[in-house]
Amino acid sequence: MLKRLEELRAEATDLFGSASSENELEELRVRFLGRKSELNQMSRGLGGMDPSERKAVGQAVNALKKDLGAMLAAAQDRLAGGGGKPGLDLTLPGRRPWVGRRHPLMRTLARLEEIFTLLGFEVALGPHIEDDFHNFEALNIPADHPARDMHDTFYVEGDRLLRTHTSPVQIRTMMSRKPPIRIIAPGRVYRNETPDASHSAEFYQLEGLYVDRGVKFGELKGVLTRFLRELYGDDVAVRLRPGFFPFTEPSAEIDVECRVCHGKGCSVCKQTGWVELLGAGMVDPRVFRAVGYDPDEISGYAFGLGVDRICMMETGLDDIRLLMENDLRLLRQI
Ligand code: FA5
Repeated sequence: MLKRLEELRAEATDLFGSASSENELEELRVRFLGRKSELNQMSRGLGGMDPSERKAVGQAVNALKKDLGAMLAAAQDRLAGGGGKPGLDLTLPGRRPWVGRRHPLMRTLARLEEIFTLLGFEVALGPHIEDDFHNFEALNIPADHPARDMHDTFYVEGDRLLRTHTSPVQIRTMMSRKPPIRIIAPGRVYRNETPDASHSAEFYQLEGLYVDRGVKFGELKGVLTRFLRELYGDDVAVRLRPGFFPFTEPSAEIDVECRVCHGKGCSVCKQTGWVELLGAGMVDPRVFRAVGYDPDEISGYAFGLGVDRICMMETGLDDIRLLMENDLRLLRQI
């Protein structure tokens, strides 16, 4: 029997070594390793064998089964053209692992924080669920102001609402600290508005507040111009337009030349060549009174900028909604 096993081994080595198709291999597998194969029958016959022979034959049968398995695998591998495992094609280009990184909005926020920190501002944070007092009342936004309307604000319950801007952080900071205060407050804000290419119902703002004795409008202009030059370079075109905010007087809107179309007009700048980035102004005396400061002694400036719009111009995206959709195919290209 041992002799027959050696014959089978020699035969199989030859045939597996020269097999030239998958079909041929399958036939060899059935013939040498299948249920009705000679080897399997020998294996089943072991029980009726003389115990003195059984051990040696059993070991030889098992060793041949193992070797036939290896011959089959090697032949499959050879036919697949690979070097290691069956079906492995070493000529295919490698797959690059994806490395995680910050969301573009978070990268923009970090850059803005970096610039303002260098300009002497510290970071302050506030809650996303605010109350009427901090979001509106203390900021001199009267009860009949349209911003308070359900059409513009998401109310949670009672006078609780999702903050519509980062300005309530001004109030919280002034009520808990004494001047001088020089803070920025970055964070997400929410407005009940119909989204379009440059308006989102959920976006990021960065608030700034500087309060001390004798602060002047020229300082506001100076710090924001410095900031925009740090961000876009010394040749950036900036314009200040008169504006209105209930919590600042005088107020200004600050625009920069659109970085996507360089002033030619596109969907980001609504064909005007300019993008409104900031609202700003001198803190209104009524706001100082609401937080317990004396407006005859203290003055200050505040500003609020739209982070998403800055991010859009940096990335060249022409629709603000893409920033919140988190489509990985797009984010990987930025
Ligand atoms: C405000 O929210 C004021 N709180 C800003 C401010 C702070 C003024 C301190 C004065 C002093 P406004 O609604 O204009 O202002 O928004 C400020 C900026 O947020 C805008 O210039 C714009 O860049 C961005 N922004 C406003 N609405 C949206 C929106 N729906 N989607 C994306 N960005 C927006």
